[in-house]
Amino acid sequence: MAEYQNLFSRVHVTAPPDAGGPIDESMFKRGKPRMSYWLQKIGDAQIGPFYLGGLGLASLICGFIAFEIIGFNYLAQVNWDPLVFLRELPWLSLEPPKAEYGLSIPPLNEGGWWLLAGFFLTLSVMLWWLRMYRRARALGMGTHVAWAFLSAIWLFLVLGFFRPLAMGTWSEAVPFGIFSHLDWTQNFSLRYGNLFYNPFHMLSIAFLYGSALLFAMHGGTILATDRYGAHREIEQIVDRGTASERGALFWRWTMGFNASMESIHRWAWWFAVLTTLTGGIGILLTGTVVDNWYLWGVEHNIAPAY
Ligand code: 07D
Ligand code: 07D
Repeated sequence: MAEYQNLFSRVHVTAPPDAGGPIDESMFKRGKPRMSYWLQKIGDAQIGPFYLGGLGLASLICGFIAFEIIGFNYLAQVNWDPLVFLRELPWLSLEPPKAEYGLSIPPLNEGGWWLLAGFFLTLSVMLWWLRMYRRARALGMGTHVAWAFLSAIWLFLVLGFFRPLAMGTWSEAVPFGIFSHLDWTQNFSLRYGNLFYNPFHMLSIAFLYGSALLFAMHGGTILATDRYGAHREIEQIVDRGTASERGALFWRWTMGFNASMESIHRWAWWFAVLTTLTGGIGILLTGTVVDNWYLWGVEHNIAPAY
């Protein structure tokens, strides 16, 4: 039972660190795990062993370089005053090059830093993806998490790389800034005639909302059957007990149908993956195939012609 303490447990049991299942020790030298009192309150108390590896290290270095380029550009914008930097942080921004530079390499202060930061950020994200894929393989797992992550990376690359390439200018890409990227998002919608009429934006929203709904239903079902052992996954596999049966029956009673123990995770995976997959398609079509989504909507009888 000590393994299954969770958010709502009042009892904290400290057990010796769990080294995990047997693995090829030549592949990874296990470090010594530590226990944390506070982590135990929100999950497992154990910290580590953490696998860094070559890809992880390379990814962190690239991410750090991107982060530094962005940070130092912000600092330069506030005359190197750390207090103003902190106060203005949400409004500071590193902008992409102006349209006249097209896809060429601009001077550092006119978008060159943006290009460099984007290069290292992309490298960092791709290396992290590779690391995730390789760690899953090394543990004999499927690679579902990596493919889901790739769907998010697809939207990220469409926003900052594929679509600007297709439009022939880096100026189309998203700036690096907290509020500036919100302004970009709003302007993008206005410039292309209201993104609400983009059917792929509609799909993306349906999957986003659907993800939240499914997550709430699944999380709610498991918590509600916790008292019958729903969170004890191993026991549920060899001896399903009454938890999953009750959960399934609850959904049949309330909506006539229930997902299976396996399929609920496929529902969740597909809804999450399709959010960014359809989203990326919608963004890639904007300005390349469709210039004005409102007029497109009028043409296809989904928007009123005022
Ligand atoms: C909770 C996992 C943890 C991740 C967190 C984000 C950074 C950025 C860098 C200052 C759920 C860490 C933040 C690394 C710091 C610099 C240079 C994930 C969780 C906590 N957005 N967006 C946010 C990014 C786009 C939009 C917040 C990234 C598109 C709207 C945060 C990207 C469009 C709103 C953020 C990206 C768009 C936000 C919270 C990349 C259309 C908000 C994110 C790389 C999709 C919300 C002030 C969060 C907000 C928000 C990060 C892309 C729209 C700063 C890294 C261009 C409408 N976005 N975003 O919790 O409060 O995600 O903004 O593509 O309202 Mg965004
Ligand atoms: C951004 C995937 C990339 C992120 C990666 C993470 C790091 C940091 C560090 C952890 C989020 C990299 C991370 C580098 C790591 C740490 C510390 C995923 C990202 C790889 N919209 N809209 C969507 C709604 C409007 C607009 C999607 C709703 C207006 C634009 C989503 C509304 C306008 C774009 C969605 C609404 C507008 C979107 C995003 C309501 C003007 C996009 C899905 C109710 C504001 C994006 C097709 C997502 C898209 C997008 C929802 C309104 C503009 C479903 C609910 C009309 C320009 N909108 N939107 O998962 O795909 O993003 O569009 O009004 O580009 Mg929208």
